[in-house]
Amino acid sequence: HNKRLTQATLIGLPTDVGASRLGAAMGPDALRVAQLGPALERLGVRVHDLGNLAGPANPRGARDMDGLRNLAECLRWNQIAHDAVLQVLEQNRLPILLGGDHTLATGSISAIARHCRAAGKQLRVLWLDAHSDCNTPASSPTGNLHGMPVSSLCGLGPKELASLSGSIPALPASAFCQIGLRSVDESEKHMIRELNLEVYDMRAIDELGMREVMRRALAGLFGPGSEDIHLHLSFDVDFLDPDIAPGTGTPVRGGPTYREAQLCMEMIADTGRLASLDIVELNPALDMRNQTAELVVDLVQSLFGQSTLMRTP
Ligand code: B3U
Ligand code: MN
Ligand code: MN
Repeated sequence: HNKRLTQATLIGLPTDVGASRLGAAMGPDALRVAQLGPALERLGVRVHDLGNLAGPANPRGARDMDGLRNLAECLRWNQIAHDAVLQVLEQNRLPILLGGDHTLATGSISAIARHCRAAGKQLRVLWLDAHSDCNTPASSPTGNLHGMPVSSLCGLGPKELASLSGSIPALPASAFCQIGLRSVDESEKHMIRELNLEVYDMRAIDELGMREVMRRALAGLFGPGSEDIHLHLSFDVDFLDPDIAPGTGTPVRGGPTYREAQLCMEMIADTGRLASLDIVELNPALDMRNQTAELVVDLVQSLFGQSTLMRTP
């Protein structure tokens, strides 16, 4: 196990320009109200909070000529995300991006891909989400850019977003593993096939169980040779079942239970390889008494090694 003291930096990115519903911009503060920082400190993580970074307001624009909503503002926010995450990685600290909507993962994962390229590290991205987020400007039914980060990172999104890492694609599609999907557009089903994305949808979780899904998702992250793998978790709060996590803009019923989500986080922690994290799509305006934020903090504690008993690796 990794005994090195973890130093984490919280990066608040309060925006909802990639979504059609307002409110995700309040996500960072809801996570602070739910005591994310102190919860991590109790686990021995040294936490520094950069606060909320400033960026353009949400123009609540109509769709542009290409059918996209707020592309210029999305691009700006993603440059801000990219620059902040890269700087934290260069300080040898673990960036925790507090979103904000899921477009921000384009910026954060672009920075991580750039960092891994320079450091000769292999990148693995776990994408926990009810959605596949692999629409393109041509295929998107909504024009919302939070439905396009995966295709952007794979080189198929809007060019300005696809090129943030300094290379197109930012990373190979095979680096991704998506878990928890249950709302996928027809166009995205084709894209999943075309990119050959590794996907465990809710049916896979039902049939195999979360334990086997995670065993497969994390294969290769244990033992010799795995030291050079950078594990990134992009955690869309709508991954969770809306009965336990109502505070999100595009809830889809039939998601993982509390216990399944806990096991998922614990098994990621067991790898000791987690090196960066996005927490996105938390919408406090739709939450009840901050319960979703508190649940997320609870799960993040498991992700950083909280467990009921002492465990031998
Ligand atoms: N696939 C739809 C819906 C969606 C994707 N991500 C979220 N919603 N949060 C779209 O807009 O691309
Ligand atoms: Mn998402
Ligand atoms: Mn989602």
